[in-house]
Amino acid sequence: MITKIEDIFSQADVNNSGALSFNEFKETMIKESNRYKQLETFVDKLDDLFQRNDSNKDGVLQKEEFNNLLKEVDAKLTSLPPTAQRASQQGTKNQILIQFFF
Ligand SMILES: [Ca+2]
Repeated sequence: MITKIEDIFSQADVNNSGALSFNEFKETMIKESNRYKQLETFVDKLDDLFQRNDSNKDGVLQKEEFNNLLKEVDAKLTSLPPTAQRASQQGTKNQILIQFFF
């Protein structure tokens, strides 16, 4: 799980700055939502998600902040209907996150 987050983070961090700008974050989420339709729910709320998880308010997402954001998305996915809920009965939340993101 940690490795996956590291992977997705470093892929998203195009300029290797160690943090994700809003554009880098947005590109990543849109790309993932093309593969995982469940994420489309979040695409129009990316700005809100980003702002709320930018804990130190420096305008970029550090890895830890990105990690927290994914946890928030994960928690919300478990409240989504049928497919997501079936998945949640079959595995841990982390496994669900992997199913939706990777
Ligand atoms: Ca930050």
